[in-house]
Amino acid sequence: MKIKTVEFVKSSSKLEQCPPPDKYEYAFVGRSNVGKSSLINLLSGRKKIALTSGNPGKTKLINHFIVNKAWYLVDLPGYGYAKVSKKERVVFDQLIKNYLLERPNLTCLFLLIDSRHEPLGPDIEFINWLGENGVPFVIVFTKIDKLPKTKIEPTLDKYKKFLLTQWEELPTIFKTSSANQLGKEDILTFIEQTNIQLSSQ
Ligand SMILES: Nc1nc2c(ncn2[C@@H]2O[C@H](COP(=O)(O)OP(=O)(O)OP(=O)(O)O)[C@@H](O)[C@H]2O)c(=O)[nH]1
Ligand SMILES: [Mg+2]
Repeated sequence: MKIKTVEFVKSSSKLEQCPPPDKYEYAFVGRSNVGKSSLINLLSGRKKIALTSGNPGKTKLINHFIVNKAWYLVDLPGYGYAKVSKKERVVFDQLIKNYLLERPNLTCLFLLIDSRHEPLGPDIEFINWLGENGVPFVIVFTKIDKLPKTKIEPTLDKYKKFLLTQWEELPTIFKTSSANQLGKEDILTFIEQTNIQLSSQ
């Protein structure tokens, strides 16, 4: 898909503040620092449309971007970030979960996982929560450039095997590197095909 325009729409601290739910919407979620904002920049072809940082906890609100004046990309805060106060973490986690359960136009959620990590408690809990609540999602393994080439497939295979101990089927999986521009076309094609499929129904 060709990206002609990407515009920042607004930041919302509550579901009620989000733009009217009248367009297909793709949201990006995952632990703090996993690379959500960087991936949005990669897909947008704009280096700084979403703010990134080496320090976890950068994105604190629900950020809407509109692509080709037709559909939304949504950058969410990270979950499970240990360094904020417990109270603040609960507020973030509730903001994310409320958004995921109540946003009527959420078309697909991209759950980002750092490809270097073994299955981590917060990610697995989150995946299970998505399943229990029927939130449609795909998995994105990020920061692939940080793994030696020979380790990429064995590491991801191990993760998939683990998921299959809990689930009958694997979700759609993408591999990305915002540093090396990997995975951009695959994700944009997926979004384009999903939009076409839904609008022909
Ligand atoms: N090497 C490498 N670094 C990456 C990649 N993606 C993100 N980073 C780096 O990881 C750090 C965090 O990236 P962000 O995109 O801000 O992460 P985030 O998930 O939005 O983080 P929060 O908003 O804090 O939840 C930054 O220093 C990025 O430059 C990648 O694919 N490869
Ligand atoms: Mg961010």
